[in-house]
Amino acid sequence: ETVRAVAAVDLGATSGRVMIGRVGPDTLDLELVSRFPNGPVEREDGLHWDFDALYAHVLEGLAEAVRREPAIESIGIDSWAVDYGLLGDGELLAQPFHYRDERTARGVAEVHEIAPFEELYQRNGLQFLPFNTLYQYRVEERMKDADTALLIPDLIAYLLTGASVAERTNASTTGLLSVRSGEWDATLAERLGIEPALLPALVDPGTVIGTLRPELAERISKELPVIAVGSHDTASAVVAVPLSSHDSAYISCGTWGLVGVELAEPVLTDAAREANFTHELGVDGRYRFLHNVTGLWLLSETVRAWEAEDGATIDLPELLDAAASVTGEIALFDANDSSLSAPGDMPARIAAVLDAQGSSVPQDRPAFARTIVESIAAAFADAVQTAADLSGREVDSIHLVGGGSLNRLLCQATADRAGLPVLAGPVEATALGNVLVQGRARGGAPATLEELRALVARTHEPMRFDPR
Ligand code: LFR
Repeated sequence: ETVRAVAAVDLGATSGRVMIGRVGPDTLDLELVSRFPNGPVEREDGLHWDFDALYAHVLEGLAEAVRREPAIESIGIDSWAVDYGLLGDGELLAQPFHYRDERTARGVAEVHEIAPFEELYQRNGLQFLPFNTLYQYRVEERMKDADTALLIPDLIAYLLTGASVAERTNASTTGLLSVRSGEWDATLAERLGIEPALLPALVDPGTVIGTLRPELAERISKELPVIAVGSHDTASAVVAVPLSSHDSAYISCGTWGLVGVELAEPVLTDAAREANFTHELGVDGRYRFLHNVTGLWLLSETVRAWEAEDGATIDLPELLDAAASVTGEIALFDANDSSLSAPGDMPARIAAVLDAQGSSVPQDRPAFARTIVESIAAAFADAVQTAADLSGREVDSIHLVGGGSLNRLLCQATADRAGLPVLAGPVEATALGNVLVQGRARGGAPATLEELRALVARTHEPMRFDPR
């Protein structure tokens, strides 16, 4: 058996990691090389990412990966979607904004004035999320100084290789890609005052973007190609969902819970628009027909606030165990309430939502955590049902992948509320999808998505939660 080794860079909104992936006809595994924190940084002009720090961690991780596994053949990068960096004469003009920054509200109003949401939906197929890149570009003051706009994984690929491209799955989250053709919608960009020349050439997952710049090849001790993967983390995660049947739904659960089904054709109906279901492009031309549910963000922000209050860290598994033993009635709130999307003071804001609807606020932490987890599960079950209704699929099971698959309380609650079995794992679906697409490009993994998923199923058996 020929096993190939690749490096996967996977950046999430709360942490990033560099991994070594090994893939062969009967092999698929990951070795964690480094993990580093990520999160919003408050600056005078709003919420940003500390991109310089992230990039430094990426370089260190890659160097360490090659030290541990000299056979590494390529690098693939994925991250959260929608955010970008601007280049002027090859230099990054500023630290990228964080999508949770509130400046986007003005962008939404201005864009919808020019192109109403109903029209946008027909053009780009995206659910309304106030931070979709087109709204951000509309209010980006540095746009006039820029010659190139790159989404985060493309920006890292540029810094590594010198080549600027737009990987298609992530480009589909900008709102500037035509949902039907998968090409830039230059007409829309121009109407919104966005110079189409800023948008780089599109490439599909599997394309070689470029080779490490000489000084980096020296630092990393190997001249490696950077290969485009499904650079939107959710696109990579969906590649590695071990879909057991055509009628399975998936939930990719980390900071967000992305809930939906994979389709071959878009469903651009009024009902889909009203339910706020998106058509993000997947690997191999599939559509990720899904809805964003605010996921573990609610729990991680709550825990962060409690930790600040205590001046001590909280043991999450212990908290969840205690939450699982809470009895009696459990108050639910709308996980997607817009007041819960900014960072900070989450327990108070959830309490305000419960209060406003006349529900009593759980008094101790386990009960509070239980309310959060059950509310997320209720939103998941609801979105699965909507995905089924809108797509006409008889959904018979739910694959839950990502960090949330380790949360047994959440998996069981989702199964109970949906009345469907939940198949949990793999926890590192995103990195696995990244590795699989690189492995395939190098000739070391099977050709079709179905075969890639069968390999995931053989090597990472999911854990089953039956509805009670
Ligand atoms: C998940 C994700 C979602 C996207 C959100 C913001 O990490 O990429 O798919 O809607 O983050 O980019």
